[in-house]
Amino acid sequence: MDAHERITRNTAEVVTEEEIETLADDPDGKRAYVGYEPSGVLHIGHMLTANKLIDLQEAGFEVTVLLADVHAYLNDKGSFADIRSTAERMRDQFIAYGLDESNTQFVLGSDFQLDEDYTLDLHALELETTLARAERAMADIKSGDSVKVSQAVYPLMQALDIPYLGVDLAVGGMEQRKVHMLARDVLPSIDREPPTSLHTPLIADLGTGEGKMSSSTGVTISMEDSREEIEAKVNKAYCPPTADPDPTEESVERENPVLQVFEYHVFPRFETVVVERPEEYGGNLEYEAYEALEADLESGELHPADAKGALAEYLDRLIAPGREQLAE
Ligand code: IYR
Repeated sequence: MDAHERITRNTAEVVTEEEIETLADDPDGKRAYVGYEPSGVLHIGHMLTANKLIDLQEAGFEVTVLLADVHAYLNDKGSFADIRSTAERMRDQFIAYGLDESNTQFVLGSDFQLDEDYTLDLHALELETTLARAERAMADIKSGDSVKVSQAVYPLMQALDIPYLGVDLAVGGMEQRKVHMLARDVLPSIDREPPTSLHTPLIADLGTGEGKMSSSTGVTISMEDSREEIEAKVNKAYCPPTADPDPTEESVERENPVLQVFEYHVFPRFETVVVERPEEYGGNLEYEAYEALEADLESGELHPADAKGALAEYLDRLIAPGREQLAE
């Protein structure tokens, strides 16, 4: 797989395609980052962007993980002291999950976001941005119903992180895209380059196939889950024999979350996926690519129950090192 393919595989969008091509052709010295609001435990949402960071490391990027303690505070996630101690734990879990430690820099937001230069640049961006625009950028990120002033400052700080961290590429889930578009628009006003960004898809709720899988609502998988919990959650997951289910009666769009987790979590990390089946049901199935598994589920060759059994097994293998880390 060439660098460009590795960088762009399993992405929902890249902004812009030309800028990504230039980065892919650049042999060295390129840097990418993702920021996370520290939260107790790594879950499947973090793992999706972490998989992309692993791809980027393989494509020659140096990677920075921003543990965004100030952002979490501004987004009403608890006391600053609590958020800080959570950030420490997250670092170890990312390494256990598979990020290359020698090539990953962990940075705490508060290490540079409270400096005078940063603060003055932030105020310059505040002057350039309407409240309505900042509010729109936060639509898919903000916690709570009303928008606090802190949450209008938040996306401007996220924009400013990019030049302050000196990175060439900002990575995030699709819920971050409006912040990155805002960054493209406002950073030139303080003589900074508009940043290149890459967004991973959103995975649907495991139980229903609707909306977005999240740690606060619905069913998700986290590094705290035991093997039994993973099995129970995956067994209850929505898995029709198609990658493109019909909308619900209320005409809510649905996805097949079991297939999505195979596509975005399992296949990027394992060369082959074996679905174990007793001989009397046709014996084991072996897949080297996601598409072949999807085709077998659609044709009926692979039963949803067998797919779920394999999914639980591979999720458990992905999570085990981080789970052990938590137990220490
Ligand atoms: N908005 C992210 C957290 C975050 C991401 C980046 I990239 C930053 O520079 C700062 C914060 C979230 O929703 O978790």
